Amino acid sequence: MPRHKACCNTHAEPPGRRQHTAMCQSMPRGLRERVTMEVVSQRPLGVSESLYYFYQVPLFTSVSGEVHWEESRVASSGWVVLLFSHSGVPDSLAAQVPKDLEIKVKFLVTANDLAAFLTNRPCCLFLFSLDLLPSKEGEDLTKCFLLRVVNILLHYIEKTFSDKSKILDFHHPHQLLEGLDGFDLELSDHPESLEQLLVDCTDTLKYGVKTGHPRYFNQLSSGLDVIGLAGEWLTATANTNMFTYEIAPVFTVMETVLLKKMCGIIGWRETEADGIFSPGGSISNLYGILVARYKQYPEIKARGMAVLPCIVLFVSEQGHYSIKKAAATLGIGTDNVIEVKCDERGKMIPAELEKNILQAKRKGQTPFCVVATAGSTVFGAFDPLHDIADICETHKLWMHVDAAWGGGLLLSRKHSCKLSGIERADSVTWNPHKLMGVPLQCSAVLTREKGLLGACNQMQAEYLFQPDKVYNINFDTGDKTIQCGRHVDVFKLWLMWKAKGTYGFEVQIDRYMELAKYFYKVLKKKDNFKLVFDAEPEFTNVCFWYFPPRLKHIPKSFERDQELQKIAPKIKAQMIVEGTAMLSYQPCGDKVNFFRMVFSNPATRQTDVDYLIDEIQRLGKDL
Ligand code: ABU
Repeated sequence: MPRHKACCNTHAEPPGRRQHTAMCQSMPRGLRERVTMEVVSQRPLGVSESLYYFYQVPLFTSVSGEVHWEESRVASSGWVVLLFSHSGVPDSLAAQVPKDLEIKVKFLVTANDLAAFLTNRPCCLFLFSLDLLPSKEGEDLTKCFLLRVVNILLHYIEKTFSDKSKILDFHHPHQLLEGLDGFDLELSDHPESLEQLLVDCTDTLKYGVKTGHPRYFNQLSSGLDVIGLAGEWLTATANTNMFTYEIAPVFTVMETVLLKKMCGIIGWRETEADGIFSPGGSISNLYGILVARYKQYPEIKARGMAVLPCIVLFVSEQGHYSIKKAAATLGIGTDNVIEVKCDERGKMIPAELEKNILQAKRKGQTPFCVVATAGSTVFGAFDPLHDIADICETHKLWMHVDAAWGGGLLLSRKHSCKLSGIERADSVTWNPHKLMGVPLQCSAVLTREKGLLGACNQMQAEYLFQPDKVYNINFDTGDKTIQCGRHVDVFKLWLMWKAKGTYGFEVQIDRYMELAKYFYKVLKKKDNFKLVFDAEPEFTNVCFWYFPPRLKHIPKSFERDQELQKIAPKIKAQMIVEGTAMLSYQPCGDKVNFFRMVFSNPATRQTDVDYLIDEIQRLGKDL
């Protein structure tokens, strides 16, 4: 604990009712009503100066878990300090305060005395955000506060990586809304103390989900990369906006470096290609469709959909639902998204695509775009990109590849062939926050033709994008987007790339592929598990059913499936309640609820995979 130097507010005033109220409000809930605060002062004091400190006697030495409440005297000054609280342990501790104990705080210090008192002691600060920088002399307190925040985060990070920790401490939404153990989500008119904010930070993490836990398999984005995390912290500290070079000189140039790198990996001529980082794969897909339409119909920008024929686009039935969202958002309409049939592995059937295009034309519709999927959400399927590119060329259609999930596989020399043909796409969505493990969020849309994004979206707002700036305004990339303000998503990716090198990503991704193969092989040998596709996984998705003993020998029928449908949700519900693991499930077409295992978490080991299988059996055997 650094030596704390209390700061004086310029708006000093004698401690009075308002101050007293604020102090009480800053106390752990549940104690407020029982505390009498006596303010002793010979002179007017500022909020920061008249600090009430609650210093905890060795709470954790209490073997029984009881807290020993006592009074203590700060020898040098003779002040009486009542020792009764501990940062981060609010109402639960309050409940342990003996009922008959009269709680009196009679403690007032000046800045110097306080600093002496606090030296080398952990303390609970009854201070407020106004006491932090930019408050005058707020440096030390700011440092102290942020260090404590970092400590909270470090504690959480350590727990995240431990397979002894629970993944989550599940509560229902109404419980969170009602408030838990002093964790109150309601917002008040009065400021809360820094101490309370620290408790709130702890509780926010406590009731959240540890997505970096080795047994968290729930989403395509999982894991917690420490370098990426550092990148995110730095980004938040810089707190700037990506629209102009002027205010984000390093980040805008970094973005061009990354986009060039990614375009090069796709196989495009780096100098020609273009792109932008966007808020997630759905928006990147929307960009793909937006530029596809603009390329074909530039008049859309000024004149709108009224001047266009009935345009239609194609995506596989396993494609992401964001394509329909984009069609709805862009005024194309979800009815004009034609779903193309897939084979049993979930890959688009090229002959079906061709058939659908011809059918649409016969009906008087105007095809303009095909969205291929490289790594479908549920099955991890890769559409045959060369075949689709051939069809797009024949019919002069824009080819967008949704590689939000599968894009990372391009970094694996062993597995990148699964995306062969992506280089023929006109635009690509690629989310580094999925397979590459970059902290959320980090998604790019890339276009083979330079300048299209700008032409399609720019509005040349004069207050931002002045043409007569001192630097090369090509780096004012913000006008390429449909947004104005844009979060800096590039730094954490850039920093991770620096830390790992391209080969580091490759090793990580290849390991996920090995884990998927291992998982598949283990499941294949177990007679109470059944794979949705009985073939080696093409990606890290492995889809399967668990059959409890009572259903194991019943032949497939409507009634059996009705029962099987309930198994995965029940197992998952129990997993969540116990906090032991998390993975997702879904029905798909005629397939009733099945689990989707997916590997994208660097913390996961083979032992975690074995654990998951045992856990599913433990929770499911009596269902
Ligand atoms: N397509 C968004 C991610 C879905 C998933 O994590 O399962």
